Amino acid sequence: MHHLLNIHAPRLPRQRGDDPLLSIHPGAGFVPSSQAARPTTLNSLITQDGSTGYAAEPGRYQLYASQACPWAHRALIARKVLGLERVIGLSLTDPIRDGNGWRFPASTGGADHVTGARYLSELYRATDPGYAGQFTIPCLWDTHSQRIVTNDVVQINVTMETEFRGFHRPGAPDLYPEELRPDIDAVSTLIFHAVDTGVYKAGLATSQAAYEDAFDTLFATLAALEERLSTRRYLVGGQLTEADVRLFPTLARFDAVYHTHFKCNLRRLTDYPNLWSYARDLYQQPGFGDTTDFGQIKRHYYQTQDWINPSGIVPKGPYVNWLSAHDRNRLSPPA
Ligand SMILES: N[C@@H](CCC(=O)N[C@@H](CS)C(=O)NCC(=O)O)C(=O)O
Repeated sequence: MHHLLNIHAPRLPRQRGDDPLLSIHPGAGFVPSSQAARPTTLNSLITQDGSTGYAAEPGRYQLYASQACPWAHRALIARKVLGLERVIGLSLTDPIRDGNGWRFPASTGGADHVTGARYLSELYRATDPGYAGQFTIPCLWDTHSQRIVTNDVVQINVTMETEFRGFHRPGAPDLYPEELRPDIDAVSTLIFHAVDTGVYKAGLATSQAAYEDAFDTLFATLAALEERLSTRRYLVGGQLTEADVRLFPTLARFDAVYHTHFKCNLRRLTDYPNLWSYARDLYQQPGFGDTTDFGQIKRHYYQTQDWINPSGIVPKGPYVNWLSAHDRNRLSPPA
């Protein structure tokens, strides 16, 4: 079976050996809420051999993303780390989403330069006039058939990492190496449920119990990650992988948004020595810091989610020096 088919629906990780991180189980009360479930509805596959009708080829696909959205941020990181900027085009939406959903920014005349669309929803309707799902980013648009191929966040990254391998820049890291896939999938799935959607489950909770459940699981998982990163530079193996790409966008938003706006305030990222130096290590590598725009991130959350922040005021802080030195090189395995 094609490996992409196996990763479509993230399941809670199975226990893997005696890995303490994976002994955390989100628990029975930790069923993803409707806000946190993955609203994926389009999931055709782009393949290297073109057997699905969507061949991986340069210049054919356009990535639709926003620098504000953590799911889209993961796709932006992978595209850049792998050097696919000239292979897969990019259209960025405005960080502010209005009642009609994601729109293209005034700086580009309010229209997407590839399709002429003013709203992302137009691309979904062009794909399927009866489309009844959410108009989410990121998604990959096929300029040949004029359709969205996939809006599945996991699949988008794995597709870039595997099916587009022939177009990676020379020396690009293998973010999804065959032998590490079971560990990457297990760690990423835990991070998905407890951290990446955990902050949303806490922040968008409408009951005290749901908030506290998500909060407790989130901080138990961050504590385990802190421990794990005391002896390892990266989450899985001795190298940068997709698991790191999955965690980084949540860490980047943590102190600026989730700590305050989503009430995830047991600790700040900067209170965890290892997680904080790990996050800076990634930020200072190509593909991470250069796809992180704190201004857009803050405007998106504080000005779009008006039921949480009715005044729409965007906080000025915190002041956090992402460029300060880190000592993570000491954990790299010798070459
Ligand atoms: N389709 C994605 C979900 C990505 C997602 O939730 N994106 C958010 C932005 S951060 C979005 O576009 N939401 C639009 C909406 O809910 O209308 C998946 O496979 O999990």
